[in-house]
Amino acid sequence: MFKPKVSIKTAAPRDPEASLLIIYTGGTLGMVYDKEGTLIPFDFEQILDRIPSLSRFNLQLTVLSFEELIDSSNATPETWQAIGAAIRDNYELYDGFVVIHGTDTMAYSASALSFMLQNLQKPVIFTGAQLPIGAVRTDARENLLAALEIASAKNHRGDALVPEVCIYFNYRLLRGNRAKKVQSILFDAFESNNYPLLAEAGVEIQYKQEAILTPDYAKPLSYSCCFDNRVALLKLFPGMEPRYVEHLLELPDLRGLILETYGSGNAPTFPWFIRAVEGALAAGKIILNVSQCLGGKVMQGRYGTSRLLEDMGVLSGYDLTSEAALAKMMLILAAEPQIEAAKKRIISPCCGEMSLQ
Ligand code: ASN
Repeated sequence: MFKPKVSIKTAAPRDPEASLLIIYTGGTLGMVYDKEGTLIPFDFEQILDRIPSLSRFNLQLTVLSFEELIDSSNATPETWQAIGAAIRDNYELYDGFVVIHGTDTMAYSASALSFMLQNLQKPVIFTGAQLPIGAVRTDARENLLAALEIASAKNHRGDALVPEVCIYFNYRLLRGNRAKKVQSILFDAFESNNYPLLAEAGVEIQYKQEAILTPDYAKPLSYSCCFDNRVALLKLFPGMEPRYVEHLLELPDLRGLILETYGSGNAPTFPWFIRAVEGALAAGKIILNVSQCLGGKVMQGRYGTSRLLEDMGVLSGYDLTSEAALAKMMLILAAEPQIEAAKKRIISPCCGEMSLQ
C-alpha cells in the first residue's frame, strides 16, 4: 500500500541551493473531483504541472509518491512508518523533506514522526491544503511553495534553519507535535496554543530562532519505527455510562489510556470512576492525563477533582496535545516492556512536545 511509486526529478538547476525530497502521501492538496463530486486523490505529475513557478526555485526536487494515495482519515501507524522509512533511507541524500499529507490527521502523523526521528538535523515540513491545487482559490500553491522554501533554508554555517518536524499551513510554521487541526472550512486550519510559532510568512519568512530546537550536531539521527496500538483515548463528558468506561478499562490487553479530562486535568470523583481507574492502574495499565482544552495544561492536585488522579498514579501530560500523547505512548510502549521505564519516558519531554513548567 505504501510502497513508493515513482521518483520524479525536476530539471536540475546547475548549482542548486538545496536538494529536497517531497514525499507525497495524498490529501486534499492533490485531489480532484470525481463524477459524483467527491474528492479523490490524484497523481503528483499533474500537480507539478499546475505549479509552474516551482521551476523558478533554485532547488533540486525529487518526488516520492506513495503507490496508493490516501485521504489522511485512512492514515495508520503504517503510514507513519512509510514516511519515516522514506526519510531515514534518504536522510544523507537531501537537505530537507516536505511531506504532502491530508490535513485531517496531519497533527498525528507530524507528532509520530517527531518521536520517530530523534536528534533530527534536517527539516521535515508537513503541508497540505484545504482546497485542491486545481481549484481557482486554492491554498495549495502557497502552502507547498513556502514549505519548500522553509525546508531549504540554511544559516551562514550551512545548517538547516528549522531542524524539526513541523507543519506549515496558511503562512505559519508550527511545531508538529504541538499542532492541532482546529478548522475544517477556513484556510487557517492549525493552531499551536501552547507553543509559539516557529516562523511566519509574509513578504519574507520570519524565523523565530528562539523557539526552534537546536540539535546536538555530534549525535547521529536515531530512528524508531515500532508502535504498540493497544492504547485508547477516552474523552470525559458529563453523563458517562459507568459500564462503558469500566468495560474499556478492564480490557485485558489494553496497555495505555489517554484520559482527556476537563480544564486543568479534572475528572469526576464518583466512586465507580475512581474504582475503574484504580483497577486499571493496579492491572499495570498506564493512564496519561491530558486536557480537553486547546490551551493551558494539566495541573493534578490544583483541584480536589484531580488530586485523586495524582494520588492514584495517573501520569500528568502537562500541556501535551492528545495527538502527541497518543503517538508518544504508542511508540514508547512498543520500545519499553518495563512499565516503570515506559512511564518515566512518557512524562519526560524529548523533542519539544511538552513544557513541564
Ligand atoms: N480529508 C482530507 C485529508 O485529510 C482533508 C484535507 O486534506 N484537507 O486527507
